[in-house]
Amino acid sequence: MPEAAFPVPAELVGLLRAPRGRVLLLGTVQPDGDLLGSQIGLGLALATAGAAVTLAGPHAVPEVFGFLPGAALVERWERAPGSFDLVILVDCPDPSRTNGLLEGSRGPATRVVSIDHHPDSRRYADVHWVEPTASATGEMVYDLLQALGLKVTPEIATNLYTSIHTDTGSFRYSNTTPRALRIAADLVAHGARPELVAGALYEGRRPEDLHRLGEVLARVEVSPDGRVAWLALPAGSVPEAFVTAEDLVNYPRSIASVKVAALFREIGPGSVKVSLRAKGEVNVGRIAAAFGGGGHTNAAGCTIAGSLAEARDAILKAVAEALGKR
Ligand SMILES: [Mn+2]
Repeated sequence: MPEAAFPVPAELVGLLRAPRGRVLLLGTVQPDGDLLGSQIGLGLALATAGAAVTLAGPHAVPEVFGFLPGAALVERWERAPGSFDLVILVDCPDPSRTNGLLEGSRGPATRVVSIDHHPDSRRYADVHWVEPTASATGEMVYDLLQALGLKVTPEIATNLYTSIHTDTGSFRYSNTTPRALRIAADLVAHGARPELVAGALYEGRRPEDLHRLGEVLARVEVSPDGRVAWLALPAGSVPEAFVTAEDLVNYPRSIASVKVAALFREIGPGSVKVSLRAKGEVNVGRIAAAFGGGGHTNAAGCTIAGSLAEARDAILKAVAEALGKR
């Protein structure tokens, strides 16, 4: 591989080369394909190497990711059953996203590791490994397995391939680097099946899902100048599993003239979850951060207190200002 691997911190290699005691791979609320692929892929690799591994998170694995080999190993916890010797978080920039599970599993002697590619990753761990130029956390886990000399089985390959596939938008976004593609190729050589992953992610619909999608897409709105498009969904209008499976924010993003797309979802009374996508002209990570959230330049999110209309107006104003400044 011509491009150099990301340098794995020596302390991390030391911790994982012969992991002692109980190891927890901890997920977050609303786990996405990168988080799950990294969590399960690394978990399977460490388990094969002889570690006592537990996989858990505050939310269940979304149905659409149920095909990941090892997905059934991920436990859903309301609270942590006790402390672990080693807790590893992947793709988690903010520990509050564990809904208290990090605090619950972190004892006085616990070592906490964070492996992440979010530029705004907080320094909550004992060992922080952050590479903002990695296409996905799964790319970093691939490097980690190489550094540890761990074998990439077809099950591990499928998980890490799914990480890179989903975080690059099926190899369409600007983070689709030569290296991301070469690693994906190597993962396919190790048994990942692109057609099975794409089929599970995009061709698992039931007829009623397609009809629902038609109704939802009819609600897409576009700004008069055509540069911003959004979808605003009142509470209960679509099931959570549908939103996850369809990656709804990508539809307003797919309009040619659009520079910034947004999805507003009322997730409770006075609480609106916002997903933002850009095409390189506006840093939506900065906009989300101004509202207490965060993320990447082209993909970010936040949760806003207020009505659906208030959240929409506040974000669209901030987006218009960011677009205007250019
Ligand atoms: Mn990611």
